[in-house]
Amino acid sequence: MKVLVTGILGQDGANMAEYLLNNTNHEVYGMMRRLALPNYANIQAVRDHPRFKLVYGDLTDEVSLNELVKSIKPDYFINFAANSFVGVSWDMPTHVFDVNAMGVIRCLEAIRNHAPNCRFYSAGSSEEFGDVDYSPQDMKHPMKPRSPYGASKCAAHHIVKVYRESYDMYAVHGLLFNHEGTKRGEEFVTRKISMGVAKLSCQIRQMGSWSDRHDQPKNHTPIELGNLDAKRDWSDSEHFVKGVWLMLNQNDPKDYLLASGEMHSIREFVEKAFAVASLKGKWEGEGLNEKYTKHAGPHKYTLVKINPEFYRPAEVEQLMGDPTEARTELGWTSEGNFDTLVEKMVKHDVKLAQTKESHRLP
Ligand code: NDP
Ligand code: GDR
Repeated sequence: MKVLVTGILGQDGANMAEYLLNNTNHEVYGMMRRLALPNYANIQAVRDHPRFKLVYGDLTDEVSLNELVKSIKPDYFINFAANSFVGVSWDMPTHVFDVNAMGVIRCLEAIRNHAPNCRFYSAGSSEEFGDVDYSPQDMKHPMKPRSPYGASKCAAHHIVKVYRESYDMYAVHGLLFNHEGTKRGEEFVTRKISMGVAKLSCQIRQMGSWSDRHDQPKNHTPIELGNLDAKRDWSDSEHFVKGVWLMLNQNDPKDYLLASGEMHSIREFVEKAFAVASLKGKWEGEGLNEKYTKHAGPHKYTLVKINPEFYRPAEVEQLMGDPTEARTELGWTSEGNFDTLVEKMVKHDVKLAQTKESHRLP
């Protein structure tokens, strides 16, 4: 069997390749777009695997997608590629729709014309629920996106259903709530926090004990965040790729939602992340002046501050999914919990920051 996975250098693509190579005998074709300086960090574990092959393609270019499907004739096509950062989707809405919605049509057309029995996965999002009516959200919840990104995923959702019903294709659109991990992009809030905590913990270690210092050290870099009160349903990406694979291997195609069923605020993520690095602080001030600070003797250090630049034009205040259907019908469960996820990310990034720091030493 052959599996074509797009978005291979991103978080989910890389985790899916690892999952498939470790749990099946399938050949995995990982699609990346041409980049001047590609970052292969996420696929280090699979890049030299004998059943793994990197191929070039772009969701904005139907020629490349047609050629790939025609030549590989995949049995499964897992489309993780997207312009996936909600925050920037207001700045480039047409590009977001071109990649996330038109890109899905290009994939479906390539399959319809060149490998009609190929099973297709479309990466849908909890952002499609947006301005939610009730919690937890289930598959009956209306689509109420709040961003160009969310709207583009709703468009993809509709077109996948249309192709499934019009051409009898095995095409599913999974609605996945936030999933994170050590391969997460650095601009997403969880990784921004775990990397920020790691950096601060190294800086603090370098300056010796807190009470030795009289001023805020010059090289001390507080984390700058936007809305601290938004709540998300966070899980581990490594556990979600299994759910995606199960969705692709049912008797009949059906869309499912994957979530943990718990939600936590950005504020809670900050508190837990600093606690993991033994840097517990406290919140002070209000609104744009709110800060997370550490007191040490007579001194006070700012660990987190607000930067209005990171607020969004329209916010999704809370998301929490009900994974009951995936559990009872697919036999899938979200492993781990919020605490284990934060701990894993912070410990990984502290180690990474320490390695980088030691490389800089003479
Ligand atoms: P990432 O941003 O980590 O990965 C997306 C990948 O898509 C990147 O490798 C990127 O390439 C690639 N890409 C972007 N544009 C194109 C294009 N035009 N042609 C080909 N490749 C392109 O996202 P995740 O792995 O976190 O998410 C995977 C999918 O799941 C995305 O579709 C996302 O929208 C969706 N999703 C993610 C959730 C999450 O919490 N992680 C939740 C719900 C949905 P490059 O490396 O070159 O930038
Ligand atoms: P999200 O993830 O928008 O849920 O999309 P992100 O981590 O970007 O934001 C989560 C929440 O945190 C708030 N926030 C900040 N966000 C970022 N990025 N940076 C900040 O400094 C910051 N401060 C506060 C945001 O306002 C938001 O409420 C992710 C992506 O993976 C999508 O592709 C996916 O579809 C959804 O999850 C489900």
